[in-house]
Amino acid sequence: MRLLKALLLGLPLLAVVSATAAASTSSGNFGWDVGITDNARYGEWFFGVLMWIISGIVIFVFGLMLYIMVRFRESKNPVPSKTTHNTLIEIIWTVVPVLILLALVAPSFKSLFDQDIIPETELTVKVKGYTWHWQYEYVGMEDQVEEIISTPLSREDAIAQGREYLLATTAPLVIPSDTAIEFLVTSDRNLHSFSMDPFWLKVDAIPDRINHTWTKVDAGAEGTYYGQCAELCGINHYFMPIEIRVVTRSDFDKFVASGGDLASLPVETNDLGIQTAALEK
Ligand SMILES: [Cu+2]
Repeated sequence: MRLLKALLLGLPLLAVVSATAAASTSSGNFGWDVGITDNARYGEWFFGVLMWIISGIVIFVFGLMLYIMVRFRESKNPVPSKTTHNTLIEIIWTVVPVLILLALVAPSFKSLFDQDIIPETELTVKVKGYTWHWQYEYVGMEDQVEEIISTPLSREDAIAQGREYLLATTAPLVIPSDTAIEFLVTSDRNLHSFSMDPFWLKVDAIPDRINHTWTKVDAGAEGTYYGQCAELCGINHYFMPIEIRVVTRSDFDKFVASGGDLASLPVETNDLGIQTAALEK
């Protein structure tokens, strides 16, 4: 029954540490950026929940070990107990983890299905990984807008333009906000991964195969967002960032009407990629 006592002692300790941790992270989401899609917000919420559970388990187990090491040290406990089984405790430490895992199944599958099941979309973009750059095409609009070849700016150009080297590209993919967009993702020669953290989106780009995913960026979240190829695809793997410019529907229509002219877009004021390049000057 000493172990039961230890369990009971561990729980208040867990509560105190959790409360302290909660107070130290203002948003409670462990510093993750606030997402700009429904899927991102759900994923971040679930990530936060998992972190609390994981932290709780770690603290509880270490607390228990510490208690046992002190309480049953040789000098205090010269004649060790010969107990080898305790049915009640064995049932508890089998059933409780099973219950925790069962509770995590539903949100985890919801997050997967939300990304995998593509709703009715209004725009389809073909994304193709090359060694080493990305190419984008608006499906069904090939006559109006040419394919976008998106290569990173050279170091000199990035610094000259006050933009972030290895994030900023020669031409971003332009997409409208508040619009469900399907991405058809493939690759030219080798494995890449189309990965956009702010959208909670990541899908492998595989030669001769087409993977699907989708996104819908919040209205009001217009701006320039960055991702990077998330597959170790070769020597210039670092040289294929993903730059996506999110604009309003009407700006997107103007962009299409102009034949894909970036100059038709309003001046970008929400570009995180302007910061460190400016500092490097
Ligand atoms: Cu790649």
